[in-house]
Amino acid sequence: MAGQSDITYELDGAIALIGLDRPAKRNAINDALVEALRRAVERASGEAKVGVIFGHGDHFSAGLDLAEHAERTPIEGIHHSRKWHAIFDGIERGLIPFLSALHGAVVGGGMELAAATQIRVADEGAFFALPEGQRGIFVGGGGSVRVARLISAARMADMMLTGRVLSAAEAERANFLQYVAKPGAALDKAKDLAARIARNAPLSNFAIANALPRIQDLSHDDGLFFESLMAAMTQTSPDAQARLREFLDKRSERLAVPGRDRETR
Ligand code: 1HE
Repeated sequence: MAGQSDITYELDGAIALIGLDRPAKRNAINDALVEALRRAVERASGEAKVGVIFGHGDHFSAGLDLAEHAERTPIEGIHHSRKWHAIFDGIERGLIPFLSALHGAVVGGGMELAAATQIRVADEGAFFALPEGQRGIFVGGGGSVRVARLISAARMADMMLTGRVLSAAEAERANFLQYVAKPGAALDKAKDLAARIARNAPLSNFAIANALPRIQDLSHDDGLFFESLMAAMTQTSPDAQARLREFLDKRSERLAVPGRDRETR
């Protein structure tokens, strides 16, 4: 385990495990942590096929470090927010896909960080909140774009205005989570999913992570055009040719049919 300040980093085969490691402060995200996260994401993108972001201790993250934030001038606040945007964009639209394994508090900037990952898996007991209204601030880590798209602007406004806290079951129904795991099982579930993702063609993983969010920003016509380019590019790669041949020769792994094969959740 090669530790960096406030972040742990471990390469487990093709999977980079990135742990938020400020448990005494509930993994509140200060400048040092976000900078260490940037380095970890960059390293993972160079040597892993997929990354999993999780929190050490009892919580994923209590969000922005409020002690540090209290000291910022307006222009420093803009630079701070733009730095988070750049790092979280590197997670959402980087070279490899990322998952987040969530437990305990997933609050404010912690929820924004999770929203930047492609797949969110949470323990049953995890809880989700955006107490920005109560704190007199606004989201600054991309939440008004990413979280609002996932759960809708109406739900996000409710959480920010009233301080409503969602359970994992509610967050799954609200479209924030793709998976809810038994207590303590989210990280293992995320690693299991990551291992499957690592077996995909890297170019497909890249296309899925990068093209999908961008296509959501395009018009219908431009989206379809972009899709055709991605489809042609991936399908003509040597990796795709080999995998399609494997399927036709009945040498590839079959899809798990619900009710007949292994559990899909
Ligand atoms: C912190 C932070 C923090 C804890 N910044 N220090 N985020 C929030 O508004 C969430 C604030 N935190 C909480 O509501 C609670 O800490 C938790 C529900 C997450 C956890 O409760 P608990 O009882 O386990 O811990 P605690 O006793 O409240 O906190 C333990 C220590 O962590 C304590 O420090 P200590 O030195 O007194 O031991 C807390 O001060 C510290 N701590 N959370 C700084 N957030 C890019 S914009 C994003 C905008 C936002 O993220 S707004 C949401 C901010």
